[in-house]
Amino acid sequence: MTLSLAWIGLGSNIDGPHEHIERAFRALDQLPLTRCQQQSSRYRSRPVGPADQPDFVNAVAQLETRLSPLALLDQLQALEQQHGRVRQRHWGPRTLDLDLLLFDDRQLSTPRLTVPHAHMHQRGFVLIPLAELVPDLRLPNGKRIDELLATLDTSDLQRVLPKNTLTPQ
Ligand code: A4P
Ligand code: MG
Repeated sequence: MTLSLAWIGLGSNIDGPHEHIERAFRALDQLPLTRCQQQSSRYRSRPVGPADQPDFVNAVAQLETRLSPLALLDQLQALEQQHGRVRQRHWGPRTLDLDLLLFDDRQLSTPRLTVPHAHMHQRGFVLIPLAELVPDLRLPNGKRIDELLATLDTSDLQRVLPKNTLTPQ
């Protein structure tokens, strides 16, 4: 298996969101054949979708992995389950949401997995932390991340913890 870079969006808005996000970063670093290279800052954000739910804590992780995209999705979904994720309402509250945002510069469209993540282009709570990690990022469709961000209102985002770059093991 070749070595790939993958970016994961983390989100939580119930049952102690900060703790869920910190535990998730540690767990991502311990996935098989995978290392977490970079953690973004943590951001507080207003819910997109139903507004009658608590604010989210959001962040992005940069992973180096030898897993395939689908094997990585399996691992992310298993982690969500370990955090007691119950799927109820679409876009409703969740203890932990792990979205596979980007996998190298690949474009994938299968019943279980769409990469890049379908909504990431419109979401400040994804693009702002991602731009911290890769400021000159270009998405597989050719769009630059700063161009996408220029079209969005991100005034609801509040940075709550500093960026933390992990030292190599
Ligand atoms: N799936 C397909 N592609 C992917 C991918 N790239 N990454 C499939 C992860 N999963 C992917 O996801 C439903 C199915 O999507 C999975 O079975 C997987 O096979 P889900 O996590 O069960 O459902 P969901 O998260 O409720 O739906 P969805 O549409 O993925 O929601 P999002 O896009 O994750 O949005 N507001 C703020 N401020 N912050 C947030 O983090 N999150 C959401 C959820 C809404 N509003 C938010 C936030
Ligand atoms: Mg999701």
